[in-house]
Amino acid sequence: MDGAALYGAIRAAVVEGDAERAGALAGEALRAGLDPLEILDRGFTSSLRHVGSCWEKGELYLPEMMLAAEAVKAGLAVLKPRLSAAGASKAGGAAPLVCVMGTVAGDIHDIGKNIVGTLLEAIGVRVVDLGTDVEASRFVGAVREHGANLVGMSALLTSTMPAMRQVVEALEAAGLRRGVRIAVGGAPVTKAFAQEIGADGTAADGMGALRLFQSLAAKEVPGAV
Ligand code: B12
Repeated sequence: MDGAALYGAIRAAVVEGDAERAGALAGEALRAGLDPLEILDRGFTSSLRHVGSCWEKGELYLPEMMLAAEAVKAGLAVLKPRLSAAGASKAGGAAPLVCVMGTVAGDIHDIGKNIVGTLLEAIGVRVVDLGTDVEASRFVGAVREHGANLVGMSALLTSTMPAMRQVVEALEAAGLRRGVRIAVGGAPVTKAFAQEIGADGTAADGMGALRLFQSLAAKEVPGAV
């Protein structure tokens, strides 16, 4: 299969929620010499966006969206080792940094967060992944426990975006805000929102997130480990 055919087959596997086939196709695309980041973006995440809009139009049901997400996870698992290599070569360098990452309270979407975490690990950042549905107090505890100098939050629901502000405020109340740089992300998050809640920046995709974290890390963080 050529590139276009492979991307078409990946989209079909994701829409049909066929995790086994999605994983196999990710391997086939790598063997065909396609760029792992492009496979992720053109093959998997764009298919998931398509699934989201089908669901919005009532053309798919929630269990089908869940199966599609599982298919993307199967693809991501195959791509992960090669994505790490791609992230390292595109971003360059290694930094002695610790990033606490999590999807905020009330939200269980984790595919985007996992992609960002994988790419960060690839450039030598130690990622403390708190998982999903993470309360503000857990972000605070983890920053303190691990001496983190970076915080990454993800939210995919407009209803959970306010929880990001709560994390910023909780870090402030704990006296930890000055020691960390905070990045927020997820499909509904905008630059204006990031500014409004007092975060240090946002990015729309994995490579953008990598660049953002690198530029934030380059700025002096008082009290950083
Ligand atoms: C897959 C999916 C699910 C899966 C999640 C599986 C999982 N393990 O993550 C399941 C089926 C479980 C699900 C459930 C629900 N979902 Co949903 N879901 C999606 C879908 C289709 C794709 C999300 C995704 O993974 N995208 C791919 C990733 C790679 O993109 P991403 O997350 O945006 O991440 C990238 C960037 O944003 C950025 N980024 C992400 N995080 C971070 C963090 C930092 C620090 C930085 C810098 C950057 C960054 O980089 C990432 C990599 O490129 C979206 C549709 C969409 N258009 O987003 C709906 C969507 C988000 N879901 C939606 C809804 C409503 C729900 C439910 C409420 C449905 C329901 N009735 O139960 C529940 C919510 C449950 C909950 N409490 O969280 C709505 C949200 C609407 C809104 N405005 O709030 C959407 C938009 C669908 C729609 N079109 O209506 N969902």
